[in-house]
Amino acid sequence: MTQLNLFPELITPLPVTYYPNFLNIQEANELYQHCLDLRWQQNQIKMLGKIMPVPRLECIYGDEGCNYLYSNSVLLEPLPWTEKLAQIRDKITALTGHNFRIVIGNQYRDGQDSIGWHADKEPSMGVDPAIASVSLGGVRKFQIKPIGGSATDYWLEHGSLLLMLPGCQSTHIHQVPKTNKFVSPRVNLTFRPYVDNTV
Ligand SMILES: O=C(O)CCC(=O)C(=O)O
Repeated sequence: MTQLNLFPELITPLPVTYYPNFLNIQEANELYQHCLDLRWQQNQIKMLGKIMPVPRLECIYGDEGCNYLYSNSVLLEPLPWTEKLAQIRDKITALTGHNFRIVIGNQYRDGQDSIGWHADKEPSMGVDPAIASVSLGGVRKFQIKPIGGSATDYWLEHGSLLLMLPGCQSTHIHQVPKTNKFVSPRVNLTFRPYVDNTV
C-alpha cells in the first residue's frame, strides 16, 4: 500500500549514508589492531579562554603538508600514510567517488571520551566537503541533527562506514556524547579532503 505523505517538508532525509558492513569482521579486526599502533596523542584545546585536554586521543596521517587546524587551537600535522590506511582510503574512494588527502583518528578510551556538538567547517577542506568516517571496536552512539532541529541516533558498528555527504557540515551538527554505561574502547577514522587555500 502506498502511504500518502501530507507533510513532505517534515521528512527531510539526513545528508549521510551508512554502510554497516563496509569491512568484513576479519578486515575490521586487522584494521583495529593496526590502528592501536598508530601515533596517538592527547592534544590541548583552548576553549572559553581556558586550556584543557581534548577528551579523546587523536592522530593524523596523510599527504605531506596537509596540516589541519581545528577550533583555531589544535594544529595536527600529518605523518605519511601507512599502507593499510591508504588501502582503506582507496576502498572508500572506490565506493563513494570522493577523494581524501588526510585521515584523522579519534580514540575513545572509555565512555568519558567524547566529541561535543560541532560541524567540520575548517577552510582547509574546501567548500562542502564529503567526510568518510570508519568505526572500529566498541559501538558508540553518534548523533546528528539539523541546526536548530532534533537529533537522530546512529549506533556505529565495528567495520562500518558513515559518509557525511557534501553540504552536511553547513546544515547539520554531530557529536559522540559521553556515557556512564560501560563501553569498549573505540577507534574512529575520519577521511577528509584538503585544498590548498594559499595558491
Ligand atoms: O567518532 C566519531 O564517530 C565522530 C568523530 C567526529 O565527529 C569528528 O572527528 O569530527
